[in-house]
Amino acid sequence: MTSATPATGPVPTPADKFTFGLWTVGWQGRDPFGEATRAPLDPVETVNRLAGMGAYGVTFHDDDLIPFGSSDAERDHHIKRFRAALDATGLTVPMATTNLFQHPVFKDGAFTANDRAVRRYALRKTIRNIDLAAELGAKVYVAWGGREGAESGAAKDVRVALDRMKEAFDLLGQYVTEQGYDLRFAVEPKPNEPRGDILLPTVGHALAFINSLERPEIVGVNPEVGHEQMAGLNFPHGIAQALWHGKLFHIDLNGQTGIKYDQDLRFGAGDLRAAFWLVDLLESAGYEGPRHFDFKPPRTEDYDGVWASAAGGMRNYLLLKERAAAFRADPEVQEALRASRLDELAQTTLGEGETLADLIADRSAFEDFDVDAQAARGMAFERLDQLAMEHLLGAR
Ligand code: 3MF
Ligand code: MG
Ligand code: MG
Repeated sequence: MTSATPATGPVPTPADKFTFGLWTVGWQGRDPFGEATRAPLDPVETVNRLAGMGAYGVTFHDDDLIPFGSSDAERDHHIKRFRAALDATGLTVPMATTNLFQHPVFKDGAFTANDRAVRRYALRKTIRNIDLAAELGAKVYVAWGGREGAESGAAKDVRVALDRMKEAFDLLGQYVTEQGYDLRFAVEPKPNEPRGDILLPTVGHALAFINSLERPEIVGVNPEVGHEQMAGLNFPHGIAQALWHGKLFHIDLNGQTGIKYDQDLRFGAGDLRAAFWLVDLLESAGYEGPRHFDFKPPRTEDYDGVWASAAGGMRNYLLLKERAAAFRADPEVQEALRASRLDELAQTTLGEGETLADLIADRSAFEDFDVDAQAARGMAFERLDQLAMEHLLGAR
């Protein structure tokens, strides 16, 4: 390893539930303007490396593990080697997903392609990998519809496309139910890239869509840090709402700096303040799912750089977890939270036993309410936020 290897501080263990997609450390650095800068990475080596670094699990698209177009015999061979590596290392497979975006056949989408034969093929490709996911013990099946969308207005009838999207999720829900698989789906929103506009672009869109499904209880979301930030949204707020709905089935951690292409930086690089609040939220809310990294080690890096990048994401999560815990434990912060009336937000707006009629009859709530005195009262948020900054910066 390189000098980036930390000498002190938190060291990842499987109990931290850090997981990595095969496609992340395995990204060869191909981008729209340049060829690959790294040689292919054997999934077995990935498993061994990740296990050695204290990761908990590994995830994959069907085509990451079994190259597209493999024969049945080749497929069996790839699965066998992978399984042997998992067994030898104890690494788990908590999630799997389908590549419904790379092959040209998916150029107009998969579950919502205008061509019906493509939709039928996409469902069969997904079902085939669901069987493998269940066999490997995965509990979550992610669906990122990167090609479900359009570049121009008339090209996609969005309402009809959503009918087809619902049809697909209803059929997949039926399949896992009939098979008796202990597997739930997680929709991964993204606003654009590779399509000009992608369907289900944000966490909010996905949550609303899920309510229209036949089995909403087995479908949640897999939000990705950078995807929400590409839309200028506050990621911790989106995660808080997903948690509030009981729908945070999985999460993709990475880094992004502002509204631009999907950077997929390592977790903590990018918007560090958002990363701090995210870790604070996940840890204080008791999120128990995997902390899954979906990042792309920059194409400037050789494999030393790739593993340093992977280690850095885990390290940043653990450091932020320490900082967030220190922030919450600081008596001055607790006092500042009270000064900002966070405890009051937790009180119901009507009192115990109070009715709507009581509120309407309460002159102190309206007729006699001193709006000017109330309006003049500061919220003390700046002091509170500065305390957070100082914990984040290691100054407290
Ligand atoms: C693209 C992504 C995807 C999804 C993956 C499902 C290739 O921006 O984030 O990664 O995460 O398809 O997990
Ligand atoms: Mg991404
Ligand atoms: Mg992702």
